This record gives sequence, structure tokens and C-alpha cells, in this order.
Amino acid sequence: MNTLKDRLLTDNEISPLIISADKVAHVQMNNPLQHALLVLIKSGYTAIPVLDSSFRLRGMISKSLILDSLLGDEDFELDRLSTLTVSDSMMQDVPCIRPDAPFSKALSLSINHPFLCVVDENQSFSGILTRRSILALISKYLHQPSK
Ligand code: 4BW
Repeated sequence: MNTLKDRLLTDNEISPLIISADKVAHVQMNNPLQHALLVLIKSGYTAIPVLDSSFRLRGMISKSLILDSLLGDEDFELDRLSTLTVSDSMMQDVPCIRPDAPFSKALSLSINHPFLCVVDENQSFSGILTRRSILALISKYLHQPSK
């Protein structure tokens, strides 16, 4: 009888779980902050990847990072939405994983990160792996009858 651990570790690649780049809401580094806020509000996501013009991953932008950038000494300075760009506010240190990484690595990283960016050795962006898809796979194995 296979244990849950055996079944997860034999299903060893994350590629079937990846949400492909064309389905991932993202912004570019030189977009005004206003554009990033609109994409975040319209998509409903808290945080999304930041790419460059060659589709390489450069960072991540979130609603809270934007709000933090707008905060002046006493008030929110809304004019900064058009004067600042995504690169002024983004976080550069983003959790990443390779498309051929083992499931166990994705599982460990997803404890602290709601999504992982999937990149190759040149930082070329191929999509994201969400905590939701990782939990869904574990749930599937948990509820499947053992062989
Ligand atoms: O618009 C949404 N559609 C669906 N189907 N689910 C959503 C949506 N917005 C939020 N959710 C749910 C998901 O379960 O809330 C969770 C937390 O969302 P978040 O973090 O705080 O915006 C979602 O969990 P998840 O699917 O495991 O996704 C984890 C994180 O991955 C999200 C968001 O930052 C990012 N993300 C997910 N799908 C994305 C995306 N970013 C850009 N484009 C996508 N398609």
C-alpha cells in the first residue's frame, strides 16, 4: 500500500500544475503605479509578477507595496500613482522555482509564499505555481483510495 508521501514523491514534477504565463495577470517595470493598481483591483489578486519587455521575471508588486509608496508624512499622496513606476515600488526578491523542480520543493516553498514564479535559468517567465494547486493535488491523493 502506497503512503501519501510515496504518491506525492513519485508524482515528481510540478509542470502539470503550472498556470501558464498567458493566464497570469502581470505588469511591466516601467508601467505607472496607477496601471499596476488597476490590474490588481480588476484581477482581484493581492500580488502579481513584474516582468521586463523580454518576459523575464524582475519582481512582484502588491496592493500593500503600492499603498506604502503612496504614504507621505501625513497623508496619502495620490499624485505618486502617475509619477512613480512599478520599478520604484516592487519587491525584487521573489520566490522562484524551475519547471522541472520536484513537488516536494514546491510544497516547502509554498508554506511561506502564496505563489511561486516559474522561471528557467535565464529568468524567463513561464507561469506561476499557486498554493491552491499544491493543496488541490494533496487533497486529491488524500481522498483517493490506496492501491
Ligand atoms: O480572481 C480570482 N479568481 C480565483 N479563481 N481565485 C481567486 C481570485 N482572487 C483570489 N482568489 C483566491 C485563490 O484561492 O484567493 C487566494 C488568495 O489570492 P491572492 O494570492 O491573495 O490574490 C487564491 O489562492 P491561489 O489560487 O493559491 O493564488 C495564490 C496567489 O497567487 C494569489 C495571487 O497573488 C497569485 N495568483 C493566482 N492566480 C493568479 C495570480 N496572480 C496573477 N494571475 C493569476 N492568474
